[in-house]
Amino acid sequence: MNNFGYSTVNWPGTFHRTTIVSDGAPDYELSSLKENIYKALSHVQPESLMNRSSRPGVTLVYPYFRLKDPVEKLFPPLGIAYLASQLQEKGIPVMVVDCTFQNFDDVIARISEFRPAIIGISVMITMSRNAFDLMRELRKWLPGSLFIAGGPLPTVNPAMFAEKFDMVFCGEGDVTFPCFCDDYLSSGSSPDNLKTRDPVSYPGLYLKRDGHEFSSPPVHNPSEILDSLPLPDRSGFDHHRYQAAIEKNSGLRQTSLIVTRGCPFSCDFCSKPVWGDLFRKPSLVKVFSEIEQIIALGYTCLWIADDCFTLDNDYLRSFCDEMIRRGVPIKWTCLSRVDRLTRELVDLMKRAGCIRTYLGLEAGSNETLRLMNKRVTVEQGIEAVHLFAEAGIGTAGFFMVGYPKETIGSIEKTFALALTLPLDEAWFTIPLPLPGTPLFSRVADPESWEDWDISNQVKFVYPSEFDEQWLKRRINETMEVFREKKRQRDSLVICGTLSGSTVSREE
Ligand code: B12
Ligand code: SF4
Repeated sequence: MNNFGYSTVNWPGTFHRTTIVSDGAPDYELSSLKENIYKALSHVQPESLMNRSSRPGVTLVYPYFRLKDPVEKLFPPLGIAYLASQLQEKGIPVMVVDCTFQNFDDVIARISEFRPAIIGISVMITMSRNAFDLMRELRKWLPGSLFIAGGPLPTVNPAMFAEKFDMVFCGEGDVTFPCFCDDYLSSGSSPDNLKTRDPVSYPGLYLKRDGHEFSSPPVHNPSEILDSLPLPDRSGFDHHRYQAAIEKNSGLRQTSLIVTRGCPFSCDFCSKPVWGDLFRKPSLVKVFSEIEQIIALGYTCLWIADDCFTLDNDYLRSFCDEMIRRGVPIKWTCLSRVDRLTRELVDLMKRAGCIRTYLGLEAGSNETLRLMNKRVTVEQGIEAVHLFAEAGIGTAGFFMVGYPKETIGSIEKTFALALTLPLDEAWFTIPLPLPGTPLFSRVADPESWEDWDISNQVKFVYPSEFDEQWLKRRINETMEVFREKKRQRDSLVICGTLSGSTVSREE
């Protein structure tokens, strides 16, 4: 039997599908969210708040063991950093375990020694096997601990985790998970005391036991709540090794940062499990405090990993103005759609330190872009690349080839497009149907879905009409020509710079 003993726990009533916050909902109600959170907090007794130092704590694990993949990009896992600082703010002892540079046995030994009452494991696609292996082994050493799964994969596939973990949190773990931990630890870390808790108090909580399923929809916290949270705690990571690894690949000590959350678009292949559709932008004062913290750790470049950082022109403009006004000594890169950009804005991004944008160009034909529901055109993509290139900002293009229902002709158009654009990097992938996406519901079988081990490989995980080997060959051929063209462009820039006629790209 699992240590939580669900067979004997009777939750008061069943979970209702609450309407606390739903993506893009116009009738979004902050007050009802607060009400629920306060309700959760109201269980905490003053006595237990005073006894924090003697409490057992929480361990947060990122179960990625470095694979030395040739295109590896390593970034400290921000999800557990956000949760760690919120737990600490509540006075809860926290141990952050980033497995990236560690080995399995050492991780087990460290966590067993800490003897946490709660072990939270953060999981994204490709990591479920590691997460289950860690949980299985840790249960042997820590039979009294509560095991909780969260992160992008449990969010879209909670049932897969709820079978083995004691509980799952879907969506943004902020506020709700720390509140749950506080309540659980304050009540003596006993599963029995949970009987008195109303599960609806913890938005995003998902449980499945003995054929019964309880779920409440994940919360997308509004900007006001995000602004009230402490900065993510990056102190639990081996920054020296992260910096060495990324510097070796890119020449920059770069790290990731999340500024805005959410994206209102619905591209067919895109999974936005955690942030959803609701676009939120935190106060810039907070964003710049986080940037200061990152600079103090020795980083020289930010990767703004937001789903849609350039969506809101006014916010982007204010961010750039503030970068310039403060003279912040850090460069940055970001992901961007190809629409909504103007020359004035792109020039401002350049002056604010932007050195590269990663553009979702995806395809060389408008029919394929329609299949992908990208809501942009090839022409807009071409214009965006030129805008950035002319402003002196490097560009990286993401392309997807072999989309269901596209043709060999349209695939060739995509390869041709990549070769005509002044891109600094080109990335080709084949469609990987992520659970929760429209693409997934069309081509994958949810019943037989298994997590992948692969990342960045040309390997179909569903029966495709396209020949994998052919695609692989065409990608390699295109990349060879791309690299050659890039070499020629670069040498032209160098010659131009030496003869004083061209300004070279600052990077
Ligand atoms: C940075 C990033 C990477 C980085 C590094 C990841 C890292 N160390 O964090 C790199 C480049 C390595 C990467 C690689 C891949 N990535 Co990636 N990545 C991202 C990105 C852009 C940002 C992640 C981030 O920092 N988020 C910010 C933090 C704060 O959010 P979070 O981790 O989700 O945490 C919140 C919640 O999930 C929850 N939570 C998280 N952990 C836990 C734990 C518990 C116990 C609880 C209760 C809650 C909880 O609370 C947190 C705070 O709100 C996301 C997109 C996104 N919008 O998040 C994609 C994303 C996570 N990646 C994704 C994918 C598919 C991949 C690849 C498989 C892609 C590929 N081409 O192969 C590879 C996998 C490689 C691997 N095995 O490492 C998908 C995951 C989909 C899924 N359902 O799992 C995402 C969502 C992007 C997408 N839409 O496709 N990625
Ligand atoms: S691909 Fe980009 S624009 Fe499209 S839904 Fe995903 S995050 Fe939004």
